[in-house]
Amino acid sequence: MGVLNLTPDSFSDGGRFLYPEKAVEHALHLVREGADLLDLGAESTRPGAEPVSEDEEWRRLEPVLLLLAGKTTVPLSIDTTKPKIARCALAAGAHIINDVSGLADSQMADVVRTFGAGLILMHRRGNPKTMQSLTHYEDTVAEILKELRAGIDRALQAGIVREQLVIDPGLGFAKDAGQNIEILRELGQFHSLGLPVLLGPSRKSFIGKVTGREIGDREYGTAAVAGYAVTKGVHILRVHDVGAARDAVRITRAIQGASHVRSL
Ligand code: HH2
Repeated sequence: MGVLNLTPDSFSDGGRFLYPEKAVEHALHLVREGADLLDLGAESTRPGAEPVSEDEEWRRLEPVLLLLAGKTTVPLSIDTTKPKIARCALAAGAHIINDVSGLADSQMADVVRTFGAGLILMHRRGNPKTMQSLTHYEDTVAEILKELRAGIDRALQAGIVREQLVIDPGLGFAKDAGQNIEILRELGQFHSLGLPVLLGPSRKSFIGKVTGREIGDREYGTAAVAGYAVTKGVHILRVHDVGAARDAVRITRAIQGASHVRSL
């Protein structure tokens, strides 16, 4: 899954794709590099990010979504926590909602059910302003699993079916560097939820902590996580640098002896 941020303030690429034509060009580049999915975000989720109004989020998203829907057959995911944005985006041709709040707003589940869309349920505590003060866990992985299970239950109770769901442990969302590493070490446990697993390691600060590299220089660290994650059975990797991650995935799959690599 290639990341397309349509924001002025995203932590690693804010402001790069504010012109719709540039954004679309970059999206098509990601597809050529091997992206099987695209994730479009118009509100930063980084720690401390300022919230964006519905009008502003849709103003950023709409032109790119409309242009892109006619130019690629790759499924389009929308990184939003707002039901109204999700509804407009699905009506305009998007296929998947990536809700980093894990259905904090119950209306989101109704929108996803109505459209029969895919839903990525990510684990997070709090919001961008509060999440880095919510990193106390007695047992990190067990508590994340429990909270993800609650999100899955909310989705199922709202009439969404399991085939629509993907789960994500939410690297960096209410987790410190050590906890992110622990999640990676214990990735296998997330299969106990019985759903496809998505992971978003791309350029995150725990990679900077381990490698000593600045944000723009973390694609090798990200690719290393991608290769490792494949050995742990992760199904979808959300990354900015698709080519590097794709190579890491292909090499890993070749070593594993898989015959088809595109369908990862
Ligand atoms: N990480 C970010 C945003 N959305 N969605 C999922 N499902 N999983 C993630 O790990 C994830 C996500 C943060 O990355 P980025 O989009 O580059 O930054 P920002 O939120 O500042 O736009």
